[in-house]
Formats: sequence, C-alpha cells, structure tokens
Amino acid sequence: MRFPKDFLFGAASAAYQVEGAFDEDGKGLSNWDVFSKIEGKTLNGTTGDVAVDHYHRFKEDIKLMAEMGLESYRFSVSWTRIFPHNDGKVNQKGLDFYNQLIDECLSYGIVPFVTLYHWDLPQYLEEQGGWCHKGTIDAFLRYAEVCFQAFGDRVKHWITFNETIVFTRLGYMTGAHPPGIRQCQEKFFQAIHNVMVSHAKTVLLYKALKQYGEIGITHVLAPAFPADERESSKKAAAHANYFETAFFYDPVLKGEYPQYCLDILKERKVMFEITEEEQELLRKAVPFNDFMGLNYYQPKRVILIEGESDTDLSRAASTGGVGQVSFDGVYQTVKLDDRRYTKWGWEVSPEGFLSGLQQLKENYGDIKLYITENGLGDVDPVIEGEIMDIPRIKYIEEHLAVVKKAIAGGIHLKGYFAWSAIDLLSWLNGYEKQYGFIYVDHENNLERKKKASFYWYQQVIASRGEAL
Ligand code: BGP
Repeated sequence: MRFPKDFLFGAASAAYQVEGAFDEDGKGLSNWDVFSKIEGKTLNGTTGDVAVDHYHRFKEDIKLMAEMGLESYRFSVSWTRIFPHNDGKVNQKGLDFYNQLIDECLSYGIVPFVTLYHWDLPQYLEEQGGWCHKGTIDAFLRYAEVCFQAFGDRVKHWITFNETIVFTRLGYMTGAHPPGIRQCQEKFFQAIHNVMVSHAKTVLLYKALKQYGEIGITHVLAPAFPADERESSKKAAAHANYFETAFFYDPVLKGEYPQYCLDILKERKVMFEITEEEQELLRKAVPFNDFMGLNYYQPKRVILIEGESDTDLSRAASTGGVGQVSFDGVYQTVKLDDRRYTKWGWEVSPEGFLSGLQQLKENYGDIKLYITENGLGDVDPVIEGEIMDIPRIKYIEEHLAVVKKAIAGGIHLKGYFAWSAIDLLSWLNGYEKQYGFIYVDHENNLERKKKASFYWYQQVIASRGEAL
C-alpha cells in the first residue's frame, strides 16, 4: 500500500528552537529569552539567541526541505515578533518575516502548517501572571487575529497550542520551564483551563473570519500502561490516563473536563475557576475543531507510589526520561528491562503508538488526526564526514509503519510531521540532542549538511511509503 495522495509528509520546528535573531527587527523578549539566561536553567546555559539562525537562513533551509521532497513544513510564529511590547502595537517587520517564510514554502509547493503558540510567551505577559492570568487570553486572541488576517490568505492549516500539558506542568509543577514555579497545583490547573478557553475562543474566531482553512490543537499522545500485573499499577495507569490524556482531550473534543478529575480536584481543594460562560464556550467550540494534532514520542509505564513520593526530579526525568513523578505524587514512570530506550531514557515503542491511536478512536470517535511530532533525539554518529543517523531512520520507519497500519485500520490520519526538519535547540538539552534530517555544524559557522535520514525520507516521500 502507498500512502493516500492527500496524506502530507512533513517535518516540524518551533520558533525559539530554530530562529535565533532574538532581538532583531524590533522583536521583543519572550519568557524563554529571559529564562534561558538564568543560571542553571538550561544545559550549560544554552540559549536560543542564535539557535540555528533560521531567521537569516530560511531560504537555504526551505530549499533543502524542498529537495528532500517535503510536502508540508510545520513551524511556529514567535508572538514577540508580532507584538514586541505591551502597547498593543503590531511590528510590521515581524509580519514581513513570516510572509517571506510562507511565500518561500509556497514557491516550492510546501504547505505551511502554522503553530501560533509553541511556548515562547511575551515576557510582559509572563510578568502579569502568564497563563494563570485571564488577560493573557485576550492578548492571545488579538495576536491570533492579527496572524489570521496577515497570513490566512495563504495559510490554511493552523494549530493554536503545542502540548499544553508540557508547558504548564514544567512551568508550574517541576519548575523546569518558565515561569519556573514548583509544586503549584492551583496554578497548573488554572493555566491549563485558561489555555483551553483561549483555544476555544480562537477556533470560534477563526471560523467567524470565514477563511476556509482548518484549525486544531496539538496534544501529547502518551498513553499510560501498567508497568506490571499488580492491581495498583492498573489503578495508576487509569489515573494517569484521566489526568494526562482525558483532562486535555475532553475539553476540546467533548466540551467538558472528565468528572473523575473534577471530583478529585475539588476534594483536594485545588479546583480551578471556571465560569458558566467558559463552560458554554468549550461546548460551543467542539464541532468547529477540524483536527487534533498528536505529538508521540513514547508511552508511559506506570506504578502507584507507595508512601512518600520524591518529587525532586532529575534533569533526565524532568525532560521526559523515565522516573517522572506525577503532578500529584500518586504514580511514577519506570524503566522496564525488556524495552528499548533512547540515550535520554525515552522508551521506543511503536506498539504503544498504535494502541494510543486505537484508544483515541475508541474514546473520541472518528476524528481527523495529524501526527505533528515524532522523532528520535540522538547524538548522531559522524563517519568519515557523513552523518550516519541510522537509528533515526529505524525509529521513523517503525513509526511510519504504524501510521500506515492505522490508516489501513480506519483511523483518520492525514499527515505525519517528523520532529525535526533541521537540527535545533532542545529546550533543556542544548544542541547535543539532535532530531533533524538536516545537520547543523556548530563548529563550522552553522553550516547545513544532509544526513543519511535526509536521503531516506526523500525516498520514502517519492515512493509514498510503498516499501514501509
Ligand atoms: C516536544 C516539543 C518540541 C521538542 C520535542 C523534543 O515536547 O513540542 O518542541 O522539543 O518535544 O523534546 P526534547 O528537545 O526535550 O528532546
């Protein structure tokens, strides 16, 4: 079987991780511009000030993507290029940059798939309370509207938010991301809810503008499985699936939060504020969500924590490796002897991917899906000057085979975006953890080089995945 004609083979990036030019052409400071400069926050103090300089080299990068045969490029807009300061004024140079980027993609027939929010919040909004502050919802809406008006004639695929669970959990529970707050369940849930309201309002706004494109949100897909046969582990997995999946998917696809979670939050006195009007809004937006974006890297193998939980996470655990303790200290992820793991302790599990997709179909029906991220973070071997990222080829091959199987099994999957198009900054792991098809030489003026996976993906796209 070949992948259907209208299936998009893509690759992704995010503004802070690739662009650099953090203070050029009128750009304001984001929370990440500020946070990454606080000692000890990122690996060896790495920042995205220059990143891989995509801001200046996007033409070269898009040309390479076109050569690879990429059908769609998922990138995000940096909010502070558009609204640099807290004065409501739009920065024309910021719009110009994205207009050029979009036009460059289109000149090669590459479909731009645009994320509005991939974690770089304007610092002035962070200082006012960030996602816990209702004012951020209005600011986001205004920003989204300006993007729709400026780019919507050419951009027909929009993602509102990337991985709400990650930036809120790391922002308010583990403190590993801005605003660096630890163990604050009230703020964590309030922030999630405010993001869900922003998403619903943005979807309704987009539909009211009648631009006839599609809009959705990207969530993490990380199905939880009991790590062993114990009843307590089964309970842990069920609890994890409620709080890490249903709590995020339900408000978008059902218009309400799972009652199981609400009861627990009320009992623990960490219930967030939700008005009647907001509740209504979530419900109203449900039928207007055109798709769900899914970022899949790994499943979770969980056990219940007995006794006191150690919530002081190691860097590996706080960046997704095994050993993560849940936000409420009820369960934790564990490493299993018979599984494969990456150098960063992320499990490699195409089977988990397939079960996750099947569970989604069972719980939410026949929704349109895009895999908006999937890939292998590795230290790529360089052999005689060639970047031989064979483990990445294997990883993507196995996961694309799952996508094919899922489509054959009736799952409505319309595209796959590998993370990432080009090597880029890993939020907390610096430039060491590579994901791209295109290598960036940090020792040599950020020169670009095609990896083995580049030629492999080129072949996959050209043959529409026939051999997978
Ligand atoms: C996702 C993010 C991406 C990317 C990826 C890999 O959660 O949406 O922006 O960073 O994970 O993560 P990491 O760089 O930590 O390996």
